[in-house]
Amino acid sequence: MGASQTRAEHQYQDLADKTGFSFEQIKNLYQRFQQLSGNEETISRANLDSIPALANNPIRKQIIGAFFDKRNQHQDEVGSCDQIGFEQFLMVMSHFRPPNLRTTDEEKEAMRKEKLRFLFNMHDSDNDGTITLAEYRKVVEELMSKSGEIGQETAKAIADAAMLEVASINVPNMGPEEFYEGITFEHFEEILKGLEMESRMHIRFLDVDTSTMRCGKSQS
Ligand SMILES: [Ca+2]
Repeated sequence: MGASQTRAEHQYQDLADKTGFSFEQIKNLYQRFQQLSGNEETISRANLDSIPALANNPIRKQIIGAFFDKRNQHQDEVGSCDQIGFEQFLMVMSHFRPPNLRTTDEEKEAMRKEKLRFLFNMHDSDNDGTITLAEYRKVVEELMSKSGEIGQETAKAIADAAMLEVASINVPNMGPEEFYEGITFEHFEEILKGLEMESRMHIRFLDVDTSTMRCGKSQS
């Protein structure tokens, strides 16, 4: 046991420091990682694509993309990768970490901001710091594509109307000749100010038992 157990503990401590997960949570997520990867070192898009719970999610593509988006892996890098290892997987998953009883208000605020940034990145596909109408349309189109009879034109109209509303809220005195360049992160925060993130962003889609995540107890 001795040496190898200590090494594993060091690794866990390092991951716990980086992600805020408890050892128990890391252990659970490692089991899930192994399951998803088929006991390989890394996970590919195809691995995530086969998750049944994600099959009918209208923004499946965006969710999967987010896992391979380097912006979500806290590495100060941009672009996407083809495969992610366990540490990267944990980094992405840490965006869904629920607060516990010891979480301070300040930490909760920081967690909320990270979640918002995660959602923002999901829309801002070219990472220029602005969600343009074209980027927003793409997401709405995909959302709508699941409900058959709503065509592309309708999706466009919905996106345009929503964007116009956002523009009028954020730039109230915009003249008709002015062009709204898109939603910045600050606008995005403002728009979602009243939204309770905990109930909206959870990890059910990965089949991870959130009650286990919350209290950090194993089921055995
Ligand atoms: Ca953009």
